[in-house]
Amino acid sequence: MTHFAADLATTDPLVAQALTRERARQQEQIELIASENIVSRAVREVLGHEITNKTLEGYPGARFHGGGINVDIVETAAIDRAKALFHCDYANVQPHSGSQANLAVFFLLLKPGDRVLSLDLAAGGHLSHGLGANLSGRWFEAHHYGVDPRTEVIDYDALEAQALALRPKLLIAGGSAYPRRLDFVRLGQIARAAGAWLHVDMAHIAGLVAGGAHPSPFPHADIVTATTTKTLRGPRGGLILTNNPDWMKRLQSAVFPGVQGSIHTQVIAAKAVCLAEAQRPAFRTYAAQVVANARVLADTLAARGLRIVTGGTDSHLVLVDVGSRGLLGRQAEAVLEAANITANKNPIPRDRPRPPDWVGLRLGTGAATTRGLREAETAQLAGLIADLLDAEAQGRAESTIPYARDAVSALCRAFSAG
Ligand code: DSN
Repeated sequence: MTHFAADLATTDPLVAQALTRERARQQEQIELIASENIVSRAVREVLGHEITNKTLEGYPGARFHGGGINVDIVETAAIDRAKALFHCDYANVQPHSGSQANLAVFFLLLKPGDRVLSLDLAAGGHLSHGLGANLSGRWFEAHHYGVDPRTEVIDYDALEAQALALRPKLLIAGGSAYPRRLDFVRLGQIARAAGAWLHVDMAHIAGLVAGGAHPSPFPHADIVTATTTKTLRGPRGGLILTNNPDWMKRLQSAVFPGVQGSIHTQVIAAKAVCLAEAQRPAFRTYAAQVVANARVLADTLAARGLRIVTGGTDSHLVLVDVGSRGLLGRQAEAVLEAANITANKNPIPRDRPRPPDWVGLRLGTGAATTRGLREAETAQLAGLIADLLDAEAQGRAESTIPYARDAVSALCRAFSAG
């Protein structure tokens, strides 16, 4: 009886207390980590549902276990909603994460030793796109393109020359810290000229694409991966999308049994819910506000003399060169956290390789916009960030943190996190 009746606080006080503190932390801190968001009550409800008990392998209508009738309904809904939202013909909603989705794409399209060309990590790429420490960098011959050293924006002419010389099998676009609009038309042209498939990893911008605040990778990309976690405002997990009818069956096999086993049933159900939420008109308003807030954040910080990588943003993401204040990214992260603003250190183009030496600070507006912050509050927040960074650089952070923390508390009280 205890197994079913006892609550978490009784059975596991350690975890219960950590969860209670985490809920309070999320209420009391302004979240500016660009890969985070705040999911709806409906998404949370699904994630805690008994559907988590169900084990299934395979796909709707063709499972390796019985009892999948209800999961088939939600997985089919998630597939249909993903296709409708992103205007594509095929969707696989099973990847446990964005990295797993990318791995399945490699399993589908590449053989060990094949050549891939992806955005350099310090220029905003992602570790699952061929970083040496990742399986993708060990099993494939990974090359990277950078950004124009002057503008810090992708130099598509240079990329084209590199792609034509290397002739990779896969050209990968996207990443986790590139603030500017991706030119999918040009990327598609470059891929075709080089004889490569174009794989767009739109993990960070999936919500912006869904909400019409960033161009869609379709029809230019051959295959697209995404997470439902970030600007898409859903559960932790991945998606794979394509229009290629020849790949659909092989793509299914690449995910299962290629790189994964049984599905995370509760996450797939939550994906279905967030994909429906993203189809509503309110989501378009949200996506536009995310970008508007990011622009205000970048402009306000720039007006306070902080150097913004690429000079601004077209997305949810602002990359600040805190080296322009004589700071390291980790110092900036720490002083913001002391005032209840959460962000992360990040490399910037041509940064040093060791994380403790990075001079970038990555900020994103997805979660704060979900709370309801608009331009005025974002400008106020940016002012607090600049005050904190100035104070840290001048060795007087201790006297600035209390005032900034009070101002953040007032914002948090005015804009609930759920
Ligand atoms: N790639 C990591 C990030 O962007 O923060 C996790 O999604």
